[in-house]
Amino acid sequence: MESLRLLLISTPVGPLGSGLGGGVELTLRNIATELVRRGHQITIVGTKGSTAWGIPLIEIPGKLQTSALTQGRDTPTIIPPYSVLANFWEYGRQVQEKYDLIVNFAYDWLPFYLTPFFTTPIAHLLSMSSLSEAMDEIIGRVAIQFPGTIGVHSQAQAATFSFANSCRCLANGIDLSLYEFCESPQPWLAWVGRIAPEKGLEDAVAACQLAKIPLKIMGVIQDEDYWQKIQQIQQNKIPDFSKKSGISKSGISTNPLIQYEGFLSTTDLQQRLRQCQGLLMTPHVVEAFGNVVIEALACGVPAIAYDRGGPSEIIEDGKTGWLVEPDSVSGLVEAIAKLDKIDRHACRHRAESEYSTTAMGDRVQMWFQDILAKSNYSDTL
Ligand code: HBI
Repeated sequence: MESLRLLLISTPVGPLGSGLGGGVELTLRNIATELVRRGHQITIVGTKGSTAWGIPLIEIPGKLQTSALTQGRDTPTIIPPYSVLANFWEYGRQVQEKYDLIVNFAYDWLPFYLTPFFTTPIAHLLSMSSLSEAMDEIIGRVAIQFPGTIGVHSQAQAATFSFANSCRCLANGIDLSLYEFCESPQPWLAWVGRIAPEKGLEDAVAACQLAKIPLKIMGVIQDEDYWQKIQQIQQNKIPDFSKKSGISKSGISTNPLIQYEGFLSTTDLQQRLRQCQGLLMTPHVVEAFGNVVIEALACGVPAIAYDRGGPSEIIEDGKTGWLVEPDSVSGLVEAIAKLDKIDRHACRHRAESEYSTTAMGDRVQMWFQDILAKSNYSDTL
Protein backbone atom coordinates (compact mmCIF):
# COMPACT_ATOMS: atom_id res chain seq x y z
CA MET A 1 0.00 0.00 0.00
CA GLU A 2 1.22 3.52 -0.79
CA SER A 3 2.36 5.67 2.14
CA LEU A 4 -0.45 7.79 3.53
CA ARG A 5 -0.16 11.18 5.21
CA LEU A 6 -2.33 10.94 8.30
CA LEU A 7 -3.31 13.50 10.93
CA LEU A 8 -4.44 11.84 14.15
CA ILE A 9 -6.45 14.21 16.35
CA SER A 10 -6.63 13.09 19.97
CA THR A 11 -9.30 13.30 22.67
CA PRO A 12 -9.63 16.75 24.29
CA VAL A 13 -10.15 15.40 27.84
CA GLY A 14 -6.47 15.25 28.81
CA PRO A 15 -2.87 15.14 27.62
CA LEU A 16 -1.62 11.92 26.01
CA GLY A 17 0.39 10.02 28.59
CA SER A 18 -1.57 11.39 31.57
CA GLY A 19 -4.05 8.54 31.85
CA LEU A 20 -7.01 10.92 31.78
CA GLY A 21 -7.68 9.91 28.20
CA GLY A 22 -8.18 6.32 29.36
CA GLY A 23 -8.14 3.61 26.71
CA VAL A 24 -7.95 6.18 23.93
CA GLU A 25 -4.36 6.97 24.85
CA LEU A 26 -3.22 3.39 24.39
CA THR A 27 -5.34 2.94 21.27
CA LEU A 28 -3.92 6.07 19.65
CA ARG A 29 -0.39 5.13 20.62
CA ASN A 30 -0.68 1.61 19.22
CA ILE A 31 -2.35 2.67 15.98
CA ALA A 32 0.16 5.49 15.44
CA THR A 33 3.19 3.31 16.18
CA GLU A 34 2.00 0.51 13.92
CA LEU A 35 1.19 2.91 11.06
CA VAL A 36 4.66 4.49 11.36
CA ARG A 37 6.18 0.99 11.21
CA ARG A 38 4.24 0.41 7.98
CA GLY A 39 5.78 3.51 6.43
CA HIS A 40 2.89 5.96 6.75
CA GLN A 41 3.56 9.58 7.70
CA ILE A 42 1.87 10.31 10.99
CA THR A 43 1.32 13.55 12.88
CA ILE A 44 -0.48 13.55 16.21
CA VAL A 45 -2.45 16.51 17.54
CA GLY A 46 -2.75 16.44 21.36
CA THR A 47 -3.37 18.81 24.23
CA LYS A 48 -0.44 20.75 25.68
CA GLY A 49 1.66 18.49 27.92
CA SER A 50 1.12 15.39 25.79
CA THR A 51 3.85 12.85 25.05
CA ALA A 52 3.82 11.08 21.69
CA TRP A 53 6.45 8.35 21.96
CA GLY A 54 8.78 9.87 19.37
CA ILE A 55 6.06 10.46 16.78
CA PRO A 56 5.70 14.05 15.46
CA LEU A 57 3.34 15.85 17.84
CA ILE A 58 1.55 19.18 17.62
CA GLU A 59 0.73 20.35 21.13
CA ILE A 60 -2.31 22.60 21.26
CA PRO A 61 -3.21 24.74 24.27
CA GLY A 62 -6.69 25.39 25.53
CA LYS A 63 -9.30 24.45 28.07
CA LEU A 64 -9.96 20.71 28.35
CA GLN A 65 -13.35 19.26 27.48
CA THR A 66 -15.50 17.92 30.33
CA SER A 67 -15.81 14.14 30.08
CA ALA A 68 -18.96 13.01 28.31
CA LEU A 69 -19.15 10.26 30.93
CA THR A 70 -20.10 12.71 33.65
CA GLN A 71 -23.05 14.09 31.72
CA GLY A 72 -26.60 12.98 31.17
CA ARG A 73 -28.29 11.84 27.97
CA ASP A 74 -30.01 15.18 27.43
CA THR A 75 -27.09 17.45 28.30
CA PRO A 76 -26.49 20.05 25.60
CA THR A 77 -23.10 20.22 23.94
CA ILE A 78 -20.81 22.60 25.82
CA ILE A 79 -17.79 24.33 24.35
CA PRO A 80 -15.82 26.32 26.96
CA PRO A 81 -14.07 29.59 26.14
CA TYR A 82 -10.61 28.93 24.65
CA SER A 83 -11.60 25.33 23.96
CA VAL A 84 -8.77 22.92 23.17
CA LEU A 85 -11.23 20.90 21.08
CA ALA A 86 -12.07 23.92 18.94
CA ASN A 87 -8.34 24.74 18.69
CA PHE A 88 -7.55 21.16 17.55
CA TRP A 89 -10.03 21.38 14.72
CA GLU A 90 -9.09 24.90 13.71
CA TYR A 91 -5.53 23.57 13.38
CA GLY A 92 -6.84 20.60 11.38
CA ARG A 93 -8.75 22.90 9.07
CA GLN A 94 -5.65 24.99 8.38
CA VAL A 95 -3.35 22.06 7.56
CA GLN A 96 -5.82 19.61 6.01
CA GLU A 97 -4.39 19.92 2.49
CA LYS A 98 -1.15 18.35 3.70
CA TYR A 99 -2.96 15.13 4.64
CA ASP A 100 -4.75 12.31 2.85
CA LEU A 101 -6.94 11.54 5.83
CA ILE A 102 -7.71 12.94 9.28
CA VAL A 103 -8.50 10.49 12.11
CA ASN A 104 -10.68 11.73 14.94
CA PHE A 105 -10.29 10.08 18.38
CA ALA A 106 -12.58 12.53 20.23
CA TYR A 107 -16.02 11.52 21.38
CA ASP A 108 -17.33 15.06 20.92
CA TRP A 109 -19.97 16.80 18.87
CA LEU A 110 -17.76 19.36 17.11
CA PRO A 111 -15.61 17.09 14.88
CA PHE A 112 -18.71 15.27 13.63
CA TYR A 113 -20.50 18.54 12.94
CA LEU A 114 -17.45 19.87 11.06
CA THR A 115 -17.00 16.78 8.86
CA PRO A 116 -18.97 18.05 5.82
CA PHE A 117 -17.08 21.38 5.96
CA PHE A 118 -13.69 19.70 5.54
CA THR A 119 -12.20 18.89 2.14
CA THR A 120 -9.97 16.12 3.54
CA PRO A 121 -11.90 12.98 4.53
CA ILE A 122 -12.25 12.24 8.23
CA ALA A 123 -12.35 8.80 9.87
CA HIS A 124 -13.95 8.80 13.33
CA LEU A 125 -13.00 6.13 15.85
CA LEU A 126 -15.66 6.05 18.59
CA SER A 127 -14.16 5.30 22.00
CA MET A 128 -17.47 4.87 23.81
CA SER A 129 -21.01 3.58 23.48
CA SER A 130 -24.10 5.76 23.09
CA LEU A 131 -24.13 8.37 25.87
CA SER A 132 -26.15 11.34 24.69
CA GLU A 133 -28.88 12.34 22.29
CA ALA A 134 -26.85 15.16 20.78
CA MET A 135 -23.96 12.81 19.98
CA ASP A 136 -26.20 10.04 18.61
CA GLU A 137 -27.84 12.55 16.30
CA ILE A 138 -24.67 14.10 14.91
CA ILE A 139 -22.76 10.80 14.56
CA GLY A 140 -25.82 9.27 12.88
CA ARG A 141 -25.83 12.09 10.34
CA VAL A 142 -22.15 11.53 9.51
CA ALA A 143 -22.77 7.76 9.26
CA ILE A 144 -25.36 8.41 6.54
CA GLN A 145 -23.56 11.18 4.69
CA PHE A 146 -20.10 9.56 4.82
CA PRO A 147 -20.72 5.81 4.83
CA GLY A 148 -17.95 3.69 6.32
CA THR A 149 -16.25 6.50 8.22
CA ILE A 150 -17.48 5.54 11.71
CA GLY A 151 -15.21 3.03 13.44
CA VAL A 152 -16.01 1.14 16.65
CA HIS A 153 -14.20 -1.35 18.87
CA SER A 154 -16.92 -3.99 19.29
CA GLN A 155 -20.28 -5.08 17.88
CA ALA A 156 -21.74 -4.58 21.36
CA GLN A 157 -20.63 -0.95 21.26
CA ALA A 158 -22.08 -0.50 17.76
CA ALA A 159 -25.38 -2.02 18.92
CA THR A 160 -25.94 0.90 21.32
CA PHE A 161 -26.35 3.19 18.29
CA SER A 162 -29.22 3.27 15.77
CA PHE A 163 -26.64 3.25 12.94
CA ALA A 164 -25.00 0.01 14.19
CA ASN A 165 -25.06 -1.56 10.72
CA SER A 166 -22.92 1.14 9.17
CA CYS A 167 -20.17 0.93 11.83
CA ARG A 168 -16.81 -0.57 11.02
CA CYS A 169 -15.57 -2.87 13.80
CA LEU A 170 -11.82 -2.60 14.43
CA ALA A 171 -11.47 -4.25 17.85
CA ASN A 172 -8.05 -3.19 19.15
CA GLY A 173 -4.45 -4.35 19.32
CA ILE A 174 -1.39 -4.13 21.57
CA ASP A 175 2.36 -4.62 21.17
CA LEU A 176 2.59 -8.19 22.45
CA SER A 177 6.38 -8.04 22.75
CA LEU A 178 5.89 -5.71 25.74
CA TYR A 179 3.82 -8.28 27.66
CA GLU A 180 5.57 -11.29 29.14
CA PHE A 181 3.75 -14.60 29.55
CA CYS A 182 3.58 -15.91 33.12
CA GLU A 183 2.82 -19.59 33.60
CA SER A 184 2.57 -19.79 37.40
CA PRO A 185 0.66 -16.95 39.04
CA GLN A 186 0.51 -15.75 42.64
CA PRO A 187 -2.71 -16.06 44.67
CA TRP A 188 -4.05 -12.61 43.95
CA LEU A 189 -6.21 -10.80 41.40
CA ALA A 190 -5.88 -7.59 39.40
CA TRP A 191 -8.20 -4.73 38.63
CA VAL A 192 -6.96 -2.17 36.10
CA GLY A 193 -8.69 1.02 35.02
CA ARG A 194 -9.41 4.66 35.70
CA ILE A 195 -10.73 4.82 39.25
CA ALA A 196 -14.14 6.38 38.64
CA PRO A 197 -17.71 5.27 39.51
CA GLU A 198 -18.69 3.94 36.07
CA LYS A 199 -15.85 1.39 36.33
CA GLY A 200 -17.53 -0.43 39.24
CA LEU A 201 -14.39 -1.05 41.32
CA GLU A 202 -16.57 -1.55 44.42
CA ASP A 203 -17.92 -4.80 42.91
CA ALA A 204 -14.42 -6.20 42.41
CA VAL A 205 -13.43 -5.24 45.97
CA ALA A 206 -16.59 -6.86 47.38
CA ALA A 207 -16.01 -10.06 45.39
CA CYS A 208 -12.39 -10.29 46.57
CA GLN A 209 -13.46 -9.83 50.18
CA LEU A 210 -15.97 -12.67 49.83
CA ALA A 211 -13.45 -14.87 48.00
CA LYS A 212 -10.73 -13.85 50.51
CA ILE A 213 -8.19 -13.11 47.82
CA PRO A 214 -6.09 -9.93 47.61
CA LEU A 215 -6.78 -7.43 44.81
CA LYS A 216 -4.08 -5.32 43.19
CA ILE A 217 -5.58 -2.10 41.86
CA MET A 218 -3.80 -0.22 39.08
CA GLY A 219 -4.84 3.00 37.38
CA VAL A 220 -5.26 6.74 37.67
CA ILE A 221 -7.35 7.93 40.63
CA GLN A 222 -9.69 10.16 38.67
CA ASP A 223 -12.39 10.53 41.31
CA GLU A 224 -10.84 11.05 44.77
CA ASP A 225 -14.18 10.98 46.53
CA TYR A 226 -15.03 7.62 44.98
CA TRP A 227 -11.62 6.24 45.96
CA GLN A 228 -12.23 7.27 49.59
CA LYS A 229 -15.48 5.31 49.52
CA ILE A 230 -13.76 2.25 48.07
CA GLN A 231 -11.40 2.33 51.02
CA GLN A 232 -14.29 2.56 53.47
CA ILE A 233 -15.47 -0.87 52.34
CA GLN A 234 -12.58 -2.41 54.23
CA GLN A 235 -13.54 -0.63 57.44
CA ASN A 236 -16.86 -2.45 57.21
CA LYS A 237 -18.65 0.83 56.71
CA ILE A 238 -21.22 0.85 53.98
CA PRO A 239 -20.26 3.70 51.70
CA ASP A 240 -22.99 5.66 49.98
CA PHE A 241 -21.92 5.85 46.35
CA SER A 242 -24.79 8.15 45.46
CA LYS A 243 -23.59 11.05 47.64
CA LYS A 244 -20.52 13.24 47.56
CA SER A 245 -18.79 13.02 50.93
CA GLY A 246 -16.58 16.04 50.49
CA ILE A 247 -13.47 14.09 51.44
CA SER A 248 -10.86 14.75 48.83
CA LYS A 249 -7.47 13.29 49.56
CA SER A 250 -6.03 10.27 47.89
CA GLY A 251 -4.53 7.72 50.21
CA ILE A 252 -2.95 4.34 50.23
CA SER A 253 -5.32 1.69 51.45
CA THR A 254 -4.58 0.07 54.78
CA ASN A 255 -6.68 -2.96 53.89
CA PRO A 256 -4.30 -5.84 53.17
CA LEU A 257 -6.88 -7.18 50.72
CA ILE A 258 -6.77 -4.07 48.57
CA GLN A 259 -3.41 -2.88 47.37
CA TYR A 260 -3.14 0.26 45.29
CA GLU A 261 -0.21 -0.02 42.91
CA GLY A 262 -0.51 3.37 41.21
CA PHE A 263 -0.79 4.45 37.59
CA LEU A 264 1.96 2.49 35.89
CA SER A 265 3.87 2.40 32.62
CA THR A 266 3.09 -0.58 30.37
CA THR A 267 6.34 -2.24 31.49
CA ASP A 268 5.54 -1.94 35.18
CA LEU A 269 1.88 -2.74 34.65
CA GLN A 270 2.51 -6.03 32.90
CA GLN A 271 5.19 -6.96 35.40
CA ARG A 272 2.53 -6.93 38.16
CA LEU A 273 -0.46 -7.99 36.06
CA ARG A 274 1.16 -11.15 34.70
CA GLN A 275 1.65 -12.58 38.20
CA CYS A 276 -2.08 -12.41 38.94
CA GLN A 277 -4.41 -15.39 38.82
CA GLY A 278 -7.00 -13.36 37.01
CA LEU A 279 -8.20 -9.91 36.02
CA LEU A 280 -11.55 -8.55 37.17
CA MET A 281 -13.32 -6.09 34.91
CA THR A 282 -16.53 -4.82 36.44
CA PRO A 283 -17.86 -1.73 34.67
CA HIS A 284 -21.45 -0.60 35.19
CA VAL A 285 -21.58 0.73 31.62
CA VAL A 286 -21.33 -0.88 28.17
CA GLU A 287 -17.58 -0.68 27.63
CA ALA A 288 -16.65 -0.12 24.00
CA PHE A 289 -13.80 -2.60 24.23
CA GLY A 290 -11.63 -3.26 27.29
CA ASN A 291 -7.95 -2.80 26.50
CA VAL A 292 -7.04 -4.15 29.91
CA VAL A 293 -8.63 -7.48 29.00
CA ILE A 294 -6.28 -7.97 26.05
CA GLU A 295 -3.34 -6.76 28.14
CA ALA A 296 -4.17 -9.46 30.70
CA LEU A 297 -4.63 -12.17 28.04
CA ALA A 298 -1.27 -11.21 26.54
CA CYS A 299 0.35 -12.11 29.87
CA GLY A 300 -1.58 -15.38 30.05
CA VAL A 301 -3.97 -13.94 32.65
CA PRO A 302 -7.61 -15.03 32.29
CA ALA A 303 -10.25 -12.31 32.61
CA ILE A 304 -13.52 -12.29 34.51
CA ALA A 305 -15.96 -9.67 33.26
CA TYR A 306 -19.64 -8.87 33.21
CA ASP A 307 -21.27 -10.32 30.12
CA ARG A 308 -21.86 -7.09 28.24
CA GLY A 309 -19.96 -4.67 26.04
CA GLY A 310 -16.53 -5.26 24.51
CA PRO A 311 -15.28 -7.79 27.10
CA SER A 312 -18.10 -10.19 26.17
CA GLU A 313 -16.64 -10.38 22.64
CA ILE A 314 -13.01 -10.70 23.73
CA ILE A 315 -13.38 -13.31 26.48
CA GLU A 316 -14.42 -16.81 25.39
CA ASP A 317 -16.42 -18.09 28.37
CA GLY A 318 -14.67 -21.07 29.96
CA LYS A 319 -11.68 -20.84 27.63
CA THR A 320 -9.95 -17.51 28.14
CA GLY A 321 -11.89 -16.41 31.21
CA TRP A 322 -15.42 -16.26 32.57
CA LEU A 323 -18.37 -14.07 31.63
CA VAL A 324 -20.61 -13.27 34.56
CA GLU A 325 -24.19 -12.03 34.84
CA PRO A 326 -23.90 -8.21 34.77
CA ASP A 327 -23.64 -6.54 38.19
CA SER A 328 -23.64 -9.87 40.07
CA VAL A 329 -20.97 -9.91 42.78
CA SER A 330 -21.82 -13.53 43.64
CA GLY A 331 -21.28 -14.36 39.97
CA LEU A 332 -17.80 -12.86 40.24
CA VAL A 333 -17.10 -14.94 43.36
CA GLU A 334 -18.14 -18.15 41.56
CA ALA A 335 -15.96 -17.29 38.59
CA ILE A 336 -12.96 -16.57 40.83
CA ALA A 337 -13.30 -20.13 42.19
CA LYS A 338 -13.09 -21.50 38.63
CA LEU A 339 -10.03 -19.56 37.48
CA ASP A 340 -7.77 -22.60 37.67
CA LYS A 341 -9.87 -24.28 34.95
CA ILE A 342 -8.47 -21.82 32.40
CA ASP A 343 -5.35 -22.67 30.41
CA ARG A 344 -3.13 -19.61 30.54
CA HIS A 345 -1.55 -20.54 27.19
CA ALA A 346 -4.98 -20.28 25.55
CA CYS A 347 -5.19 -16.71 26.86
CA ARG A 348 -1.86 -15.67 25.33
CA HIS A 349 -2.82 -17.44 22.11
CA ARG A 350 -6.09 -15.49 21.90
CA ALA A 351 -4.16 -12.19 22.22
CA GLU A 352 -1.65 -13.27 19.57
CA SER A 353 -4.22 -14.34 16.99
CA GLU A 354 -6.68 -11.43 17.30
CA TYR A 355 -5.20 -8.51 19.21
CA SER A 356 -1.64 -7.95 18.01
CA THR A 357 -0.69 -4.54 16.61
CA THR A 358 -0.24 -6.27 13.26
CA ALA A 359 -3.81 -7.63 13.28
CA MET A 360 -5.09 -4.21 14.38
CA GLY A 361 -2.91 -2.45 11.77
CA ASP A 362 -4.37 -4.62 8.99
CA ARG A 363 -7.92 -3.76 10.07
CA VAL A 364 -7.17 -0.02 10.37
CA GLN A 365 -5.30 0.14 7.06
CA MET A 366 -8.14 -1.58 5.21
CA TRP A 367 -10.61 0.80 6.83
CA PHE A 368 -8.60 3.83 5.63
CA GLN A 369 -8.26 2.35 2.15
CA ASP A 370 -12.01 1.87 1.88
CA ILE A 371 -12.70 5.42 3.05
CA LEU A 372 -10.19 6.88 0.57
CA ALA A 373 -11.54 4.75 -2.30
CA LYS A 374 -15.04 6.10 -1.63
CA SER A 375 -13.94 9.72 -1.27
CA ASN A 376 -11.95 9.56 -4.55
CA TYR A 377 -14.97 8.10 -6.28
CA SER A 378 -17.19 10.96 -5.13
CA ASP A 379 -14.52 13.49 -6.24
CA THR A 380 -14.91 12.29 -9.79
CA LEU A 381 -18.71 12.41 -9.85
N1 HBI B 1 -15.41 13.00 26.91
N2 HBI B 1 -15.97 14.99 25.91
C1 HBI B 1 -15.31 13.83 25.88
N3 HBI B 1 -14.53 13.51 24.80
C2 HBI B 1 -13.85 12.33 24.73
O1 HBI B 1 -13.14 12.07 23.73
C3 HBI B 1 -13.95 11.44 25.83
C4 HBI B 1 -14.77 11.81 26.91
N4 HBI B 1 -14.89 11.02 27.97
C5 HBI B 1 -14.18 9.82 28.10
C6 HBI B 1 -13.43 9.43 26.91
N5 HBI B 1 -13.30 10.24 25.85
C7 HBI B 1 -12.95 8.04 26.88
O2 HBI B 1 -12.51 7.65 25.67
C8 HBI B 1 -12.08 7.56 28.00
O3 HBI B 1 -11.21 6.58 27.54
C9 HBI B 1 -11.37 8.57 28.79
